[in-house]
Amino acid sequence: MAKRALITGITGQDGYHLAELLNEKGYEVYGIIRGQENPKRLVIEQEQPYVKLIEADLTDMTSLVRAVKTAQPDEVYNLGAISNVGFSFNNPQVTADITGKGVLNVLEAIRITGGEKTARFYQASTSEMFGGLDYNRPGDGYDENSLFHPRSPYGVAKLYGHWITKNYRESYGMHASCGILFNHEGPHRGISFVTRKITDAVARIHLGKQDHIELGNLDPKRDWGYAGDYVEGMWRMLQQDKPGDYILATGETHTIGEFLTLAFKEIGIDDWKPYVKQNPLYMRPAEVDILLGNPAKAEKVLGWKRQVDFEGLVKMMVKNDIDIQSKLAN
Ligand code: NAP
Ligand code: F7E
Repeated sequence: MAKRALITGITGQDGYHLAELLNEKGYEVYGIIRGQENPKRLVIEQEQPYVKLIEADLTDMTSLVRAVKTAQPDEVYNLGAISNVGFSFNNPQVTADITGKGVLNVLEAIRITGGEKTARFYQASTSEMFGGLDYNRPGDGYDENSLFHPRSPYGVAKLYGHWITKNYRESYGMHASCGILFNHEGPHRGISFVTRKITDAVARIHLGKQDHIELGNLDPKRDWGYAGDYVEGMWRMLQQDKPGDYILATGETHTIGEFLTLAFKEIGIDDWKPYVKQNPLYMRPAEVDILLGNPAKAEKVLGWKRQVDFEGLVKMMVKNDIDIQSKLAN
């Protein structure tokens, strides 16, 4: 019989890639969609018709109980969240409710319906829990034992989600795992995140639709990988006999300036500086200056390794946005 998976955050970047992967592996895929007029419903119905959509919300326990009862999942992937760090500073309470307490709601919905011994659980933890400060930053990158010091309402909410997942593992014997994922991007990345914002603007500049891009702090460094690689790691975590926590990262870190250089190079521009303006609107009250992950445990235990490198990622994203913008009217 086909395995059944329930994904929260099906309309997000990772939800897209994970649904595709699980469908290829023969799973019956259920996805939670929120809101009464979610425009992404149509996109999923057209592009991923194999997904069975269930209307529910991470802040509504009754809807989650109904979702678990309907899907009767062997595996639950909790990807749903307010995931934009900048947005979380302006909306800290809804971030706590969805990104933090939403995790508890899903875990409880599984328990209430008797699924704690049958359903395996994945929590989307994040490198934002580390914070990138001098005192807790190992030279060879953060690993599963590094100290946490979140620097945003998002990071704090995710830390709650991380620990409540570990608590349910220890208290109720749940097969509950946390993937501590560093930044991962791709053509399905939301347009408000810096990589996609850049590749979208580069495509528009190339086609004469825009003449510059406004960004915030250009100094931070990130460990950027490809989302398609990372959902494979999530799945592998739930195939282990025992639950655990794993870092997924590339082991490389790059500045936003390096990303800009490669992206503009794709359209034949060597010096991006005349095309970039800084706007304080996009600065954050507290910044994570540098993130670098050490994926040694995932490579050894899960046999996971990223396939797409930094240059390949930037090329893929610029090409995708040029294709999209070329088909659109001005
Ligand atoms: P994303 O594109 O922002 O997707 C977030 C998803 O959460 C969307 O489907 C959104 O639905 C859903 N959602 C938001 N509020 C909800 C609610 N109240 N009830 C139900 N669903 C709700 O994020 P992503 O990049 O795919 O990331 C997936 C997960 O991994 C997130 O938890 C994120 O925090 C975490 N993570 C991401 C990265 C990364 O670099 N991408 C790294 C580490 C961890 P709508 O479409 O309706 O808004
Ligand atoms: O910012 C700087 C910004 O929003 C990256 C989420 O998926 O990864 C993501 O969080 C850096 C920051 O991603 C702009 O200040 C400059 O230093 O693309 P981002 P993020 O904050 O790293 C982690 C791992 C997650 O878990 C999150 O869910 O870029 N930056 N100028 C800008 N950032 C944005 N968004 N927009 C700008 O204009």
